[in-house]
Amino acid sequence: MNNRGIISKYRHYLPVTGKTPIVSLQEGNTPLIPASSLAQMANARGISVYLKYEGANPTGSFKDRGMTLAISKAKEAGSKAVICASTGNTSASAAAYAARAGIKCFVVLPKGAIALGKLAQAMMHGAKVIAIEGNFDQALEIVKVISSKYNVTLVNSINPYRIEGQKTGAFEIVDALGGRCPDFHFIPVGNAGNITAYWKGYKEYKRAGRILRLPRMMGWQAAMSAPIVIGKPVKNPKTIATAIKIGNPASWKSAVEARDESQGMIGTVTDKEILAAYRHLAQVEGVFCEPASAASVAGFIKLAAAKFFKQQSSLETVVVCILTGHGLKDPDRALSESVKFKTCKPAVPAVMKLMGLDGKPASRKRGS
Ligand code: AN7
Repeated sequence: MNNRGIISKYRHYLPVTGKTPIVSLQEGNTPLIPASSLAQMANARGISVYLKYEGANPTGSFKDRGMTLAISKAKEAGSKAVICASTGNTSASAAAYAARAGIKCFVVLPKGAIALGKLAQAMMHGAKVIAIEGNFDQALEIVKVISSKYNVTLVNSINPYRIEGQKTGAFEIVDALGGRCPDFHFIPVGNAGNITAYWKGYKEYKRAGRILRLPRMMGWQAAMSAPIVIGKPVKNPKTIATAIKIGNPASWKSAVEARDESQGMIGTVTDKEILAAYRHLAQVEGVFCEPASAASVAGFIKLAAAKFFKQQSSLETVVVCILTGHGLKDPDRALSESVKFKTCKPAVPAVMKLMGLDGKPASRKRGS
């Protein structure tokens, strides 16, 4: 078998033993897709841009990398129940892996702020879904208290196994590039676990001698949900990218470390910029991601427009943008951001009229 999941693939880098019962859906091994239209936008010689398409994971997001390890370790410890707060993807992933492990799953969600596909997943996998009349930050505080007092394992990214599992994304990128480290790593930032995990992964690969340098970490928050950028918690975060609608990230400190140690940056992109990147990826690159994922590419486009890459001196520049979740997660947004379909009678002329054809048939096929 080629893909037995990230634990089997990278077990020497992970805190597992022969006794750890591995709960896997064969996550990881996601595509690293070249995006020539983005490279063109950078207008700089020798630049290549790749999309790490984490939507291709079993539950449609990067969360599966962390969840396979978090649930395996919970099972190893004899846990009978797990709990998480979520903007959607964590709950979908926790619900799926908990179902597979035969462990109960509780998810606490901000009511009305979860994309439809994610909610459907959590419910279908049999999680106990509790919607609070509040936001993600409040949900996280609640599950922290409950998991500290009762026998239920927290599987948010404060759980160190989540970060350990997610760092394998960095390993895969380096492996797929044939041992080359990207120069720039673009990534959306919400609760800031993933930027923390990737930075840890790159550093561990460097320590192991797999790469000689490290990338610059380029994180992106939604403009009205950008606590790390403005330097203080946001009480009432707003953005259409519901996955990253977070005002007080759990991994704030380690995200800042990743930024500073790598000489990178964490910046903001507006909802308008996020949606433009979201449509561009779908309509020009053929890659369908959810809006929060497009924040990484929105950041890239913003810097490209500011001639940032032209100023880089190196002759060959490799950029990787992480697309954290699948486009099908948020069907409502996809429908509202695309051209409406038309309806007509079930007849050839009616359909042709809507196709914009004038009704004259093209020349007949020869020789038949
Ligand atoms: C698609 O599911 O926080 O900075 O509760 O679903 O590691 O939080 C999701 C986060 C980016 C941000 N892209 O990653 C949750 C949750 C997508 C996401 C992020 C999330 P972090």
